[in-house]
Amino acid sequence: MKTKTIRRQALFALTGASLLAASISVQADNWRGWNIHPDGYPNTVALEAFAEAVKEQTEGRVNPRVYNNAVLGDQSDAIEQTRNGALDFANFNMGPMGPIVKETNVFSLPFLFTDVDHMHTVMDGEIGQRFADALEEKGLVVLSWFDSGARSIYNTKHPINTPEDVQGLKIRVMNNDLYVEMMEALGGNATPMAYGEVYQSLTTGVLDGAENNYPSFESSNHYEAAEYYSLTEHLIIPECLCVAKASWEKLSEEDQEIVREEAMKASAMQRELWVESSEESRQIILDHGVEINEVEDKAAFQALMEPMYENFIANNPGTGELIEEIRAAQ
Ligand code: BDP
Repeated sequence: MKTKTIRRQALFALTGASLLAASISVQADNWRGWNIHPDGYPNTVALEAFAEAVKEQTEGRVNPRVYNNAVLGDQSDAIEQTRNGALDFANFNMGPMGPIVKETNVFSLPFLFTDVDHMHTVMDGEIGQRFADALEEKGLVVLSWFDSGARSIYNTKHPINTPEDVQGLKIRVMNNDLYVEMMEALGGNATPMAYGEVYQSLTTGVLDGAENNYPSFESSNHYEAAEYYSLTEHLIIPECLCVAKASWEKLSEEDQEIVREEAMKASAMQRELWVESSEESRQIILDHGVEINEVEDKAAFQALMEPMYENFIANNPGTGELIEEIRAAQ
């Protein structure tokens, strides 16, 4: 008899505890975060640290979880899903953002920034804020800006030293028409394709090459298929850590402040890790036998981009001044 009562009390206590847990989890914002990169990639490490810190600092009111390797969809889909609040936060590249937030297309103009430091100066200042405002109008609240180095062309055929070497190569580009224009200006055949499909296309010869920074060339294993990496450094594209506007507006001011602060810390961490990771990836690629070459005459590549700039400025009023402002912000 006695045992039974104790058991019943225990059962009651358990039910009470799980009811309490259920009501807490109803109140908590369980945030789903999209990430294209694998475990250990600088962006992944920074996003995971962000998620952890936000949960801790908000005492569980916001509970973010990062889903790696684009398991929640490819980047263009994920941008839409975050805009409409189906996903809560993400790290996006401004390349595939262009077709959705037109203002960000300017970052897909080759050789816009002279180097990564120039990109950071622009993004961390007043000009960067203007882009954050444009993204917010489309449903994405930018919390901080990440690094993504400089993108260079790699391929399975031969080193690229001059634009003539690009002639006829089938090169994968990210989903944005500007990259098709860019590749065609160089004489290559551009193939827009989701990131996750590139590895197989390289190994089966559907593609001759693609273009990316050191950490992505390495972590995607593309270097196993493409043995020539030529440092064209034609694109330096900022990335954001952003939150769905719908998720953001549900937060109290206090929690917004916490989330923003943690995102700034994540950005500092990502940028630091980026430098180390680029060097590590370079070493892995070299050890594997990939031939890396500097491109001496980048001016030859740049000259071929002039019509692209002219078209862009003609089709997007006001961007001529913006480009000048960006170039002057050194
Ligand atoms: C990586 C970017 C990622 C892009 C990917 C790509 O970080 O956002 O989706 O390149 O080439 O460097 O698709």
